[in-house]
Amino acid sequence: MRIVLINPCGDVDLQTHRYGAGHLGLGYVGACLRRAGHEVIGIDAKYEQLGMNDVVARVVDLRPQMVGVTSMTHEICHVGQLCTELKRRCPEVLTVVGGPHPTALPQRTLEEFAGIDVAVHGEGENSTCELAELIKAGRPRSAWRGVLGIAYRVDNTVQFHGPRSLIDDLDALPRPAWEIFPKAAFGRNQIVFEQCL
Ligand code: B12
Repeated sequence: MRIVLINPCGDVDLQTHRYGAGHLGLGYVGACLRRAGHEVIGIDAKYEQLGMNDVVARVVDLRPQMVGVTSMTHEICHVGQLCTELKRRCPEVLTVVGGPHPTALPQRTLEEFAGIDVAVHGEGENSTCELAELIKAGRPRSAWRGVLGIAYRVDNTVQFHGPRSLIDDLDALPRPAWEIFPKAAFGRNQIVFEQCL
């Protein structure tokens, strides 16, 4: 299954920041999805200074089945809008949002942003892989009940079956998939990371 992971860039970031640090959380989620056999493509809108229309155009070209966007609280309105626009252009795409904001407010994220299909609470590696497997297998939403750590809608009501426990064995995780993003965005981070191992 093709999945696009996005580090978003709102107007404020466009005006004031140009990060070259990479996004570790997306790197780990991407690595686990790849290990599970999915095709993962990253868009680092902060690094590439991409506005919403640029990101939407790339996603439309890529035609993924799932899009995963990371979001801190100050980014959530931009991310909500981005997801709405993505669903307008590609109605079949599943929009999944993880990171600090949906971790703090999983249900409310869905109540406030109609374009977001799934909010991931906490560590996203296992929740996202389990969800992707169910979608790939064409399972109905009723089967999502077994996935801890995700909030989603069924008949306009938000479902959340509780958080999952923290990953015990961090050494079992693959190394972050820096390669899903443009090399320049992660080059320095990758070198530092490899030196620490
Ligand atoms: C490193 C860091 C930075 C770095 C890099 C940020 C980055 N790219 O992640 C820099 C220095 C750039 C930074 C900047 C800022 N940061 Co900062 N940062 C952190 C810090 C210390 C660690 C983040 C990290 O790498 N964690 C490890 C990785 C593996 O975890 P993760 O990113 O959370 O990802 C996991 C889950 O969240 C989830 N997940 C994350 N994204 C996604 C996406 C999908 C689709 C899915 C399914 C799951 C998922 O799965 C991942 C793997 O388990 C956290 C504190 C913390 N302990 O988390 C604060 C934190 C994220 N930062 C915070 C803030 C406020 C900021 C700034 C706004 C500060 C400021 N005033 O300028 C800026 C914003 C910059 C910007 N425009 O984006 C807050 C966010 C709070 C909130 N509710 O939004 C935090 C939580 C600190 C705090 N407690 O206040 N930050």
